[in-house]
Amino acid sequence: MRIFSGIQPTGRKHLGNYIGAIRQYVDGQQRAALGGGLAIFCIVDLHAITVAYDPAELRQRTYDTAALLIAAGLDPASCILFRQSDVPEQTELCWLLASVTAHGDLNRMHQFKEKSETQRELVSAGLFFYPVLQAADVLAYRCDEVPVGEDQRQHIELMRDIAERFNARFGDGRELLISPEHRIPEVGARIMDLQDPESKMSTTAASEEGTIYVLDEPELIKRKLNRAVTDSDDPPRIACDPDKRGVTNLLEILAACKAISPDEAAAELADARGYGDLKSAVSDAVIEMLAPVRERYELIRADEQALEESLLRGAEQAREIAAATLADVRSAMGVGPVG
Ligand code: AQP
Repeated sequence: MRIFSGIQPTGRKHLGNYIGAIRQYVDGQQRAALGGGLAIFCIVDLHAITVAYDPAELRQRTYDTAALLIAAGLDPASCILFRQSDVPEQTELCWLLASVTAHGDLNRMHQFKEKSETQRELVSAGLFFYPVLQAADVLAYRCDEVPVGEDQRQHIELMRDIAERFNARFGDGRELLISPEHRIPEVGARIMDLQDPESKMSTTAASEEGTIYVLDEPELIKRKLNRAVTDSDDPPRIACDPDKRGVTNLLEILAACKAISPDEAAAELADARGYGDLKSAVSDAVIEMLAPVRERYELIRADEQALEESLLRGAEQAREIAAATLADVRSAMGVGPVG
């Protein structure tokens, strides 16, 4: 079994990233180790440049993200952890795969529609092309499984179409590229903003008060959760219900932290006096889950040279795999000399 996922070095990573993705990475690393497989994680700096950004900050955020992933439990000795721009095979594969990607499919991508609306000065062609590079990232490693949050479902479906179209057009009966499965968690696949539970917790559209960052101090986590939007039901009703978005989101977070279902989380609060009890239960669970990560982070982040060396070592391992895929793709497409 081979697992691959990518994460952007943008902004500060939040609870949605942690529950929807990072925690799954650590689980994937363990499952791969147990089953003799391989887990590969990429810090996708080339995706981050598709929207307005600051170059010096990008480099710092790349180290921040690497340190956070290691603090969360990724071990560069057990998995491959690297920076996307260190593996040019992925960008070349992106161009080759563009020839089997439908323009109309890219036009339908929700993320492009949403993000292009928020760009003030320029909607870059890179933003439009983002899903093709993402397909190349994953397909370069011929992986079986991609752990992601719910918002990435459409992109994974597109990369499956790209792989299938490539195999049908150039594979000559062979499965040169593997169509991967997404692994979206059952609970916590879409954590919502605490102040606006109709919108997902997000880096770019973040409201500071509605977003819990992985590195937030416990007091701040408590304060943000205390102010989370619930509803005015009287008496208060702690239950999962599409009409109770705020309460449902809090139950989902509680359930994700405790590895139970949201209904079980609601049942545990059957004797609660009101939403205050729900909020404190969620605070306790989130603080308990994130505290060890925050504690380890400072030490790991302080040694930038060690992080850089670790990313470069990861890139060497990644390039070996990606180069083999690229050679097969070039050869099948008739690009370059006979291999
Ligand atoms: N709210 C969320 N709930 C669950 N999972 C989430 N993810 C993102 N938001 C939530 C998952 O986190 C992974 C890494 O995301 P990323 O940083 O690579 O990409 P992103 O889409 O830019 O993340 P953000 O924070 O949500 O930023 P914007 O504002 O750009 O949308 C992905 O697997 C994603 O599914």
